[in-house]
Amino acid sequence: MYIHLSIAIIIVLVIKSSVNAIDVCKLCQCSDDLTLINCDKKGLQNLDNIDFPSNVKTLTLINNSLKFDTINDRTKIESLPKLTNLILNQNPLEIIPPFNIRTLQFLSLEDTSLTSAEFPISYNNSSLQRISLSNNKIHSINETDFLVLHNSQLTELSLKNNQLKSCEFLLNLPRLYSINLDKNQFTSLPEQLTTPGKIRNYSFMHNFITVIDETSPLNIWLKNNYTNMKIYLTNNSLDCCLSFWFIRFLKISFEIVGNASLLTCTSPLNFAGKLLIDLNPDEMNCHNDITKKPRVIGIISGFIGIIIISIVAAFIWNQRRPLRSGYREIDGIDESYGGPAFPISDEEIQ
Ligand SMILES: *[C@@H]1O[C@H](CO)[C@@H](O)[C@H](O)[C@H]1NC(C)=O
Ligand SMILES: *[C@@H]1O[C@H](CO)[C@@H](O)[C@H](O)[C@H]1NC(C)=O
Ligand SMILES: *[C@@H]1O[C@H](CO)[C@@H](O)[C@H](O)[C@H]1NC(C)=O
Ligand SMILES: *[C@@H]1O[C@H](CO)[C@@H](O)[C@H](O)[C@H]1NC(C)=O
Ligand SMILES: *[C@@H]1O[C@H](CO)[C@@H](O)[C@H](O)[C@H]1NC(C)=O
Ligand SMILES: *[C@@H]1O[C@H](CO)[C@@H](O)[C@H](O)[C@H]1NC(C)=O
Ligand SMILES: *[C@@H]1O[C@H](CO)[C@@H](O)[C@H](O)[C@H]1NC(C)=O
Ligand SMILES: CC(=O)N[C@H]1CO[C@H](CO)[C@@H](O)[C@@H]1O
Repeated sequence: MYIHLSIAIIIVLVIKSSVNAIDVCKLCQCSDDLTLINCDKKGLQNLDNIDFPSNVKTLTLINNSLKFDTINDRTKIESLPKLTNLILNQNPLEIIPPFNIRTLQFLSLEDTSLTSAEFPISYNNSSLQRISLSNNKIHSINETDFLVLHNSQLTELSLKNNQLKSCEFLLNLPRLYSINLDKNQFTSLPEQLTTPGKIRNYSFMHNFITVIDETSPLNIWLKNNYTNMKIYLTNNSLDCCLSFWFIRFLKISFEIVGNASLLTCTSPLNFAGKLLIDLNPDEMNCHNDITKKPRVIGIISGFIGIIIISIVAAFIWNQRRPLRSGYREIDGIDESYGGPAFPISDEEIQ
């Protein structure tokens, strides 16, 4: 009786596990040699009922509900001896899962609700070469967050579309070749660019960089003849009157700036939308530069306006008759409006 029951249980277990092994490629898409498996959009909340074939080199589990907060789920991944590329985009991870996968070269954690880029100690001996943490909510990165990858072969890192304002961590990634910081919140080129290590490719598109002048790291590149660098800067908010130096730099170091011919000014108003390469700093009229002291000018003209209005109002009140000349004076204030505005066109900026 007991023997029959245990035999039955064993048979059930054997069938169940073999059914599972077959199931993966019924549920997911597998390449013929089982090196590539796509289990995207399967509504997976855990990997309890899934066993991946040990051949798999590239595993994608995009757009599921996986968190990898259990040892069981992590073990399913860590026990794959050939796993090289792991793509977990669009899962609610919230933190970088503490995987220990020696063979892994590419890890993609895009759109996984990360607020931190802290790599757990389990990555100490990793072989990671490329990491993408794009489309997350990372506000800041502690210098030590990537320290565990110091000895890795990491050459390419993307932090596109986060909320970063600084990048001290770059100094802890001595083999990095390419860093993507597009769509973050940089307001100037960070000083870490002056000691570039092995980095040759910087991307700072779609940030809020306003001024690039002789204090910028690009001047150090120029002085040290770093000609094999590339930096992408399109779609920032450049003030061309405060960036004379950069406009001159472009003329002598055009090839260093990626898509340099697409760079446009955002301010001041009379240069908005103009291409930097079309400007000649010696001929630019920046005297009426309303961006230099906008607050002071605003406050002063506000003051003058209030005084004039008060005088006019008092005058009208006293005279008890409308005075058209009073209104003309108010019109006069409008002359601070800075000439024809060039509308910023999205296509041009692209
Ligand atoms: C996952 O896919 C569904 C459609 O199947 C989509 O509506 C949803 O936005 C996707 N999730 C993420 C995080 O992109
Ligand atoms: C990394 O490797 C060293 C020696 O090779 C070992 O002592 C250490 O435990 C490993 N660390 C991890 C997190 O696997
Ligand atoms: C990390 O790995 C190095 C060797 O690669 C080893 O010397 C060190 O002890 C490891 N640290 C930890 C905390 O595992
Ligand atoms: C960075 O991390 C270290 C060690 O965990 C901590 O002492 C330091 O205060 C952190 N720095 C910032 C700016 O959060
Ligand atoms: C350098 O960065 C640009 C912009 O992000 C990217 O298109 C290009 O592929 C990168 N090149 C290398 C060699 O990584
Ligand atoms: C940079 O190159 C110029 C001319 O090619 C040379 O005169 C100058 O000494 C170089 N500077 C450095 C720091 O190598
Ligand atoms: C450079 O401009 C071309 C179009 O002119 C565009 O296809 C490409 O994506 C741009 N590259 C970067 C890195 O902005
Ligand atoms: C500052 C700036 O030029 N921003 C533009 C960047 O590009 C997007 C479209 O891709 C525009 O919407 C922004 O206005």
